[in-house]
Amino acid sequence: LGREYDIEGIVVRGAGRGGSQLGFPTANLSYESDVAVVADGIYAGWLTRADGSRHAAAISVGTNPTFAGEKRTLEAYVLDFDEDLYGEQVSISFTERLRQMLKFDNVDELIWQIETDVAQTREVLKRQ
Ligand code: FMN
Repeated sequence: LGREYDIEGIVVRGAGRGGSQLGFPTANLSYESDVAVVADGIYAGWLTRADGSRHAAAISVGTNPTFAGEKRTLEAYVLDFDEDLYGEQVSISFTERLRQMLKFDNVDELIWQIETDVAQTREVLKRQ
């Protein structure tokens, strides 16, 4: 990433498995075509709410191949946060790419990897 990149969108309902099955609820963004410029993968970045507050986020862009997804989604797991964001206009900024989107053999492996992503996100954003 040459510079920090921002995408705006409305938070919509996803498949609903992030919170219940994985323990990592995500804000799924309905976005315009500008997400096409962001390569699939996992990123450390920030979610900015309509009220201007900024929150650290681990961001996922891609088709979620572990679940045989077909639709490309942009989702953000907001760290240390448990408020409802549905329907809110938010902005996501991408600070650093952490890894590529992977297909895991089982959900436990994905959960373990997301825990690592979240720890890495904290480290990356602390340096900001
Ligand atoms: N899905 C994958 O299939 N492979 C991944 O490598 C992967 N990495 C993720 C990393 C982070 C930090 C987050 C927040 C999500 C990741 N996901 C990955 C996406 C999850 O599969 C997705 O959030 C989950 O299926 C919930 O989807 P939902 O919000 O539509 O319910």
